[in-house]
Amino acid sequence: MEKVKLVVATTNKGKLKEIRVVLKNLPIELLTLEDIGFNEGIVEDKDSFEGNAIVKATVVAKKSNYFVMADDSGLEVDALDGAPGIYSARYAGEGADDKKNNIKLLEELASIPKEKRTARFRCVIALATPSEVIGTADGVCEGSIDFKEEGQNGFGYDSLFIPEGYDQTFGCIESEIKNKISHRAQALKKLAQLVQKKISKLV
Ligand code: ITT
Repeated sequence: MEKVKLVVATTNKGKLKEIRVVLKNLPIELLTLEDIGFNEGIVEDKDSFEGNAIVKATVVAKKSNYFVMADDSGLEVDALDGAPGIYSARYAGEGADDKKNNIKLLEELASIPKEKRTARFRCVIALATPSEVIGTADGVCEGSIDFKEEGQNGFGYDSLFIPEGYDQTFGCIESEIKNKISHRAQALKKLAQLVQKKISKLV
């Protein structure tokens, strides 16, 4: 029997890699935006991770007629009142890359001592069809911000983020561990249940 196809609506290669690994045992075929020829920009104008995840999944589902999932995620730093939050991808300005965002974060936290550098990653994943939002799944990963970039693994703020219970950044920790404890891993675990339920109704 042909597998159900599910589009991962992200332009972020780091996210895509993690999503593929964590969902590898689901009986579905993951497609990328490239696979379906979708290359339009999507305006993320909502004020929450959930709102923006729903916008991304819905826009792609309506335009492509596929079953679609979209991840909206970011880093909340307590000493910065939750910034960069939903603006994490463009913290150092529109079109900024990971390097520039990390430099800006280190600059903003320059005078903040270790015990006040607490932070968390959040992730919300929305699942949509062209006609409805099936649901959302969320995950949180608590930790703190290091004083300098360490390690090459992962993407985004990983070289600065030390997850709770570890003494190294996600940049140094093996991806197998990140894919068990991260905000995205937790959200994907819940999402897998939503997908399974939906698929059992389709077949
Ligand atoms: P898409 O919207 O196309 O999925 P994006 O990178 O713009 O790609 P977001 O708007 O959700 O995605 O922004 C997420 C940003 O939060 C991302 O660019 C990183 O800077 C940061 N981020 C999220 N999850 C992360 C993780 O697991 N490790 C490091 N940084 C992460």
